[in-house]
Amino acid sequence: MRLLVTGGAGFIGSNFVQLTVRERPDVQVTVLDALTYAGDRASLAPVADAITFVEGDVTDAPLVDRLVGAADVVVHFAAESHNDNSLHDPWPFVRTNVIGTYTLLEAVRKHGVRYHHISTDEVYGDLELDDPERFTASTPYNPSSPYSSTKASSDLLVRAWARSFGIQATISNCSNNYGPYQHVEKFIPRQVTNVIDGVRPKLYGQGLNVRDWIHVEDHNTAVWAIIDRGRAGETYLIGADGEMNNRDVVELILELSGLPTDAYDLVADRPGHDMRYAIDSSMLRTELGWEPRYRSFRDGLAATVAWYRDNEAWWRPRKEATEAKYAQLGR
Ligand code: NAD
Ligand code: TDX
Repeated sequence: MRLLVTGGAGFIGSNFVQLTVRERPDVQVTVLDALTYAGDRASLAPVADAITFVEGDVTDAPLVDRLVGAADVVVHFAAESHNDNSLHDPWPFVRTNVIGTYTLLEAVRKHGVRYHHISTDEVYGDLELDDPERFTASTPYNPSSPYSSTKASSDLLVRAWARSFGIQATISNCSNNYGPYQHVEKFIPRQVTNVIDGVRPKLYGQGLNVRDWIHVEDHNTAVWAIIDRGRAGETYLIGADGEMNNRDVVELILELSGLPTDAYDLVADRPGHDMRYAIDSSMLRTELGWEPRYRSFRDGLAATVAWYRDNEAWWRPRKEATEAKYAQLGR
């Protein structure tokens, strides 16, 4: 199989490429990545000799046409991915997430290539803390932020191209990922690296917002289950029953680091901050037989904390600029 992976130098994409090289020796991987502030070739260093890397933009139609034309399957991870950035400057989100997806879909349509679209649970908006419901594939779209609205837009383009043009496409909407190679702007790596630097973790608002955590490797084994056995035109929700509020996550990071569990600060809230996400992944489990490998969030988080302690050379170059951005936002 000739596989084109967009955004393969980012957090989830690089973990996906590493998993693929480890476990799928029959697959030839080409990565297309623009190496924005969020992309890093060092995240692909362990597999650099086993893949082809193309530095380029998903909105570059001639380049995308050539690469898609040489592939059997495309997995589209590339995106602007951080909510806080989207509140500050939405344009790169519209450009990459909407126009980039459009550009890929047109090439997929022309070349008749199988396409898998990576999306997020944030397209469904948020839930109240006491709501017994969880998101399913039939939950109406109701995105809150510029980030999630551009992801929702891209999902709708995929659905329309599948229905009107018959492209062989699947979509997955996953909950919050954690694990190695995640940018230090994101919640867990930011707090873990703050603790390493002797800085107190920072919780937005009261820290009561709930996210449904899944280890990045579990997200990626689910993506492979969908590529292998998913039905064209279908949407699959990916989650591992990992609901936890932000305060409990920070307390666990502090405990795993041998610090008092109240050694954090409450800071200004994110505007429009979604309260809670929760995924019902029963369709993925019953239809495709997928199950997560990481059964304990505590163990997965401990391994992630250890990874950041052992790989300071990977994250250190981005830490200062990231914190300078947050300082400007008062968060
Ligand atoms: P990331 O920000 O770590 O990585 C994004 C990658 O895309 C980077 O390597 C960047 O260089 C590349 N990129 C950005 N713009 C590009 C462009 N115009 N052309 C080519 N490459 C470009 O993001 P991530 O957290 O790995 O997220 C990957 C995907 O998974 C995204 O589509 C995101 O919406 C989705 N997702 C993320 C999460 C999560 O918890 N992080 C959860 C669900 C879904
Ligand atoms: O310093 C912080 N303090 C804090 O309390 C940061 C950076 C975040 N938070 C809160 C906000 C959220 O409630 O932690 C939670 C997680 O924040 P992020 O890591 O920014 O993730 P989120 O906004 O939930 O979005 C993530 O999951 C869905 C990814 O960034 C998206 O790409 C994905 O689609």
